[in-house]
Amino acid sequence: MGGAVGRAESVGWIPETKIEAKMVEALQKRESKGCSVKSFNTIILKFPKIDQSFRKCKAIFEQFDEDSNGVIDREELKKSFSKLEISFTEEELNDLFEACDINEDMGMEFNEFIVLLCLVYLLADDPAALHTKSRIGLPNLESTFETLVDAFVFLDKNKDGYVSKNEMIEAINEGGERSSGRIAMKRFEEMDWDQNGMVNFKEFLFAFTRWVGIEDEEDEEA
Ligand SMILES: [Ca+2]
Ligand SMILES: [Ca+2]
Ligand SMILES: [Ca+2]
Repeated sequence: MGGAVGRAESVGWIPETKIEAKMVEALQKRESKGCSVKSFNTIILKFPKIDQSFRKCKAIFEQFDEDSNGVIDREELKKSFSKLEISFTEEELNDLFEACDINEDMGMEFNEFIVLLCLVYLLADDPAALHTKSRIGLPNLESTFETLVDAFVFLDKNKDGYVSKNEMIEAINEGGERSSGRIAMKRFEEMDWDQNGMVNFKEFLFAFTRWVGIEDEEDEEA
């Protein structure tokens, strides 16, 4: 149930769901460590690399999709998580599933799956796992996920776990481009698909899957 009921007020943005609250908490924790991104352009320069690594995700997706029907259902996801030794509770898993199933067909399509994995990566950041090299058993992908988290941290200037229009404008201005205002608005609108004036990490990730072009076989009848 992803109704757009959050409200932007001086108090801050209020998470709409439990999973979103967890996301915000994990982001803020990550934000306290700083970020290595210096401009929005450096993020754009990474698009091809991100695209490549998303494409590698396809193999994982196919592995998870045991009956090869093109979507990962709850059971398939549950099984795969236990194989990867990702220890999420049943409730967390269900919440994640619902949060990422944006077309509400009870299955994870490829782009939804990428977003889901990245959220798992973010949420799996617990201190107990610090000594292990890999957080979710997918070391190749994790550096890409870290890049995405880092990009979001760069955009979220006031560190409240959301990106506002002004933050987007500020971030793009730092690159010192002439048309930066317009670009910022366009990027922002692409991200804020529920048009509530605020971009959460999940929306940001979905926008990314579109920007780097993983959906180009379907959708986009431009
Ligand atoms: Ca399936
Ligand atoms: Ca779906
Ligand atoms: Ca913010």
